[in-house]
Amino acid sequence: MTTAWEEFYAKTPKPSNLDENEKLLNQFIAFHAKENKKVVLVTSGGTTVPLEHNTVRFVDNFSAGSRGSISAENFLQRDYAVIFMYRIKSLEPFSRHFVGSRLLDMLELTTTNDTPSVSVTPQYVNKISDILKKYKDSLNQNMLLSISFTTLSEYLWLLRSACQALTVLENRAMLYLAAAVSDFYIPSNEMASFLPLLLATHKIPSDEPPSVHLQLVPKVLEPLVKLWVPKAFVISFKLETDESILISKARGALRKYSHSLVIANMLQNRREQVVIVSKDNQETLSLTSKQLQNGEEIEKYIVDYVVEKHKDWIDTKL
Ligand code: 9Z3
Repeated sequence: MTTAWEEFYAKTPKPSNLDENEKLLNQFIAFHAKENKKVVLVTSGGTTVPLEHNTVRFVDNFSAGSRGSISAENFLQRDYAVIFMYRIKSLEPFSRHFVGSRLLDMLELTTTNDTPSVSVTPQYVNKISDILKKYKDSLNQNMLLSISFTTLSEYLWLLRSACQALTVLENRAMLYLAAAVSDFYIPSNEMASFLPLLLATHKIPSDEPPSVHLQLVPKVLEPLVKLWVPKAFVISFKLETDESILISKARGALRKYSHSLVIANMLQNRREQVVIVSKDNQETLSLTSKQLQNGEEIEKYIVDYVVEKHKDWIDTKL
């Protein structure tokens, strides 16, 4: 019998740039396998579910990409090579520091003998040079590979390819699945080319609102842990808005998929508190209001914690 996830991949066309991304993934991972480095796959941002093939309308999952992009910077700091798999236009490591800043206000233009030159406004030099150095170092040392997705199906195809590429690293691979992934989708063969066509084919009068039939997204964490990267250290995230069910949901996921950790967070206070749940423990990490005011980011503490757990876990496998 075929499983729901097998059916999903059988019925959903693969993205046109998947082969190209697989090549990048294999090259990056082969490079770090030779260097004996640890590699983390960080997923970040929300997936979209298109309502029609020639997409004008879609359903989106909320995520700014802060958790993923800040964590990616912290993993680099801890000497992990990072595959940053992110939703296009969500926050990215390093450039995130300038989102909301006016780029043109940070630059100065001077013209000498009709030759223009552009420089950084003095008040921004320290901030930009500091971040620019870290960014350039990570690229020059081949420590950061960024690959992007938009739709749920792009995400699921890319995730499977990334996992398959990571298997060579065995337990030196970590998965940090922070992306906000849709629970529902419309199968490709049920999507119309354009919604008005859907109305016509279903003989719905055009002044009536269309009803869209959504299906459950297969839970790929199951094959991911059991088949795709069985030796990797896998961390998933659980997002809730009701605190009373947060930990039981996280524990439920851990029981069901038997992976390493679940990081449970509430939408409302995700920037200041998370609970890291493992099979026989749970640890709350939180920032005080003073730390928040000082611009501290909880991801530093999350990454420090999971890096130590990954190290202990590798030691138990020796
Ligand atoms: C998270 O819970 C992330 O921490 C956030 C980060 C999406 C809240 P931001 O990008 O937010 O900093 O704005 N991600 C996982 C959410 C998710 O889709 N979990 C699913 C679930 O809870 C699948 S494991 O069932």
